[in-house]
Amino acid sequence: MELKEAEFVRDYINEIRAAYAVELKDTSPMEQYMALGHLIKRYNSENWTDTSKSYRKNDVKQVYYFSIEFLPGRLLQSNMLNLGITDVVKKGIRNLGLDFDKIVRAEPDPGLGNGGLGRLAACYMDSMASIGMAGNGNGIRYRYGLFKQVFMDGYQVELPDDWLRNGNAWEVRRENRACLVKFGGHVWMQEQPDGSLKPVYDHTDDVLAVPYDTGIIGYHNVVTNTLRLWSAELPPNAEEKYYSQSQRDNIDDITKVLYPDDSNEEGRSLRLRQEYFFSSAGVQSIVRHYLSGHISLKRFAQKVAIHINDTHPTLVIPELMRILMDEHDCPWDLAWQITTSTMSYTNHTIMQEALEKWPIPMFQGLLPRIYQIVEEINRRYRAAKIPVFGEDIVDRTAPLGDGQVRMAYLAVIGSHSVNGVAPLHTELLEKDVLADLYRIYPEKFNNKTNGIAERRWLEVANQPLTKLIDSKIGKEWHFNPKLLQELSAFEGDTKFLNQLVDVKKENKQRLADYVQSEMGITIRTDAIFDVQIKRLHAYKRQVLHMLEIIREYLEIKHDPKAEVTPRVHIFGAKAAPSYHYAKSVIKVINALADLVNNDPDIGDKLKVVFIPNYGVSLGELIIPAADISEQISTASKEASGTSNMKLMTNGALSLATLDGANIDIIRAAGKQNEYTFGLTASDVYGYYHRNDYRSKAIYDSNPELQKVVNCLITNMIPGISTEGREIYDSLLQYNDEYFVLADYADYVKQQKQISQDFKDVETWQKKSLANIAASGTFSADYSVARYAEDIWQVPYKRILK
Ligand code: RUG
Repeated sequence: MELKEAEFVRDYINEIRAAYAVELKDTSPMEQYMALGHLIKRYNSENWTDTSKSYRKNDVKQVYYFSIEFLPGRLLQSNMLNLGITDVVKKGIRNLGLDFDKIVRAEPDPGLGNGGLGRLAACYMDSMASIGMAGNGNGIRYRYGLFKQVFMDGYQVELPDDWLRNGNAWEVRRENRACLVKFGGHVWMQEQPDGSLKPVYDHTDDVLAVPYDTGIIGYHNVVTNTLRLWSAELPPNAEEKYYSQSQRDNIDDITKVLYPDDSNEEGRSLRLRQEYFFSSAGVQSIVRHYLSGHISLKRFAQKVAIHINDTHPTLVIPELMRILMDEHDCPWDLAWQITTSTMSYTNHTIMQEALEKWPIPMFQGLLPRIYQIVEEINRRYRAAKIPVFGEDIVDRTAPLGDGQVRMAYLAVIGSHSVNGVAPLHTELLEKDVLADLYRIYPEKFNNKTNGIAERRWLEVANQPLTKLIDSKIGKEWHFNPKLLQELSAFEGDTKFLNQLVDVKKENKQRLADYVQSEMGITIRTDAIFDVQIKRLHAYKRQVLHMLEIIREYLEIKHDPKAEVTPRVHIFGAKAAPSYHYAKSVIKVINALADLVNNDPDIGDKLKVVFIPNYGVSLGELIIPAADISEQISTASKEASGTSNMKLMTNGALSLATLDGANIDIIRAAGKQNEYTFGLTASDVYGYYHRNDYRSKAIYDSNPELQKVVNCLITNMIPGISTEGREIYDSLLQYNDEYFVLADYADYVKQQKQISQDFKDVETWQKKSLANIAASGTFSADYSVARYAEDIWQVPYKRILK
């Protein structure tokens, strides 16, 4: 948008006065931020209204991306970037004598997701708006986001994330679009005048779903899409009816807090209520919107695509069936045809425990009408498939089985498309996790490799690198990130390579300053910044990284005078509060950090920093500073990963197993520019089939490994007690479920190689450049375009302003 500095300054001062009735000099950074947020939202309001109007006028097909998590990150800078007003606003703010960075930091980072799943949804929202696609988000407005992590004596402690305390500058409450979501109650059949039976659903516990909309601003275009997050409230007639305190609490609880676990749900009824709540509210509002412009629902699937992001929103399938049949008298077959043509599903994991299942009695009690519909889907599925495929395979894949509602199977059966998120992951879905369903519906399966929004991960997070790239290849890559490939022409340009070194150094210094001021640890910027940032999970193998730190420590202690390449091991990871083992890993790494960081023999050769409360904002600080990107999951376990892409685009070299999208990153950047190691997925499956993995044998045959692992149970690491033993036992007594010891030697070999290679600055920088240049292909813009073409059948067009 066009904006003059003088105009901005005038508007901003007025905004501050109107909102807070004080002079600018008397405002806090939070007030300055809120006023700026409100002003920018106002600047964009016409775009937002016009986008909605034009979708309606042109009867455009719309995508609704249903996700129980959205992790958008702070919006101020990215909205300014997308509107093209960054320079003007920054200058205006500076000339008013305010500190822009402080204002940026005053914005709460909404933790409405656990990690990759929610962040992917947010990147996709940004990309859909930026490539000019009518793409809406649908999720939950959690009153409290993912917990705030602090360390006390090295242990993770969880504090509530009260992110809405000062209000939310970007959202709009739309009470007039609220709808009722019904739980519990009874269903009975009422005879109709024509003799047919119709279900009546009454005596329900009703909850009012109130939408809060946030505009998702496209990059330098005229599009603003909508992210709609639902909040649970008392129904409108609340004052006429008595609600006990516990009934009120039950309603409040639905959208109170995000479940802090991304793979190991315990089948709790609150989670099921959350899932039905936003699925039902979302589908109701879509149908209502559709019917405001169409007379019949017959063409619904031509105008609406609903995407099920992981199994959590699967109930959109029976919910749409319910609305079509019960509220619009659609016969079953037509309703089913409309529903399956509308729905598509992405699977994000091969971990069995994350494939949600609900005990039938709980499901039926909470959602009696929805359960009837699932039962009928189940009955028809069996009747149609048993004659063709036989009873065994159909038993194994039916939506109902073993006394449970099996959400992943329901999602596959009720959708026209099922995709994995990287080629290896999709292959494993077809061969293993969903193999039976693949046999029945091979045509539904396809791959859509994940992607990231370069706008946030380069243009916002790494402004020095962005400027440098622009100076070399211009700005066209902002719209077509594959053009980053043009940078490879400068591989021999020593001056450019040196500039890249300077940029990295600047980013490392920024991180070092943060670590110094927040953690009191001094780190040197000429050290290798070896980064592992992701949720704490046994399969992601932070333990392998930890063993390497112990090895490096022992090596320096053995010969304190030997020359070493200095290293800083940087971790960021939250553990689910109930995940005991993961919390033990955090404690041991923190204890190790205390030991290493305070040992005079070690000095600044080796440092370990576990930065608390990792999230999107910290990611923006850490990622641009990384030299090494640790992507060391057990092959086959990480569906895709996206931090691998963010780190690559910021010039970090991957130290990676052949897992998830690492494989594609290595192929794109060239094997010689990464450090790969370890078992392949087929090696891992080989061990499973033969059942012959013996971690003890590996331990027995490697004296160095023994020394390192034993440190977990001797008193070498002060301050740990049972935690070290727990990890030790997982590796030896319980036979090392994630093959840490199998990969140890190969991993160490590559770590040593890295220490060697890092000394040759020019060669290192060339590898870093190769990563940046090849990273454009992992842009979320291309990913959503592939979804649009292959799955959703929606048009998109980038119309620049
Ligand atoms: O673990 C996966 C990542 O590999 C993937 O990159 C990301 C986005 O597709 O989703 C993560 N994920 C999987 N988050 N939750 C789940 C299981 O529900």
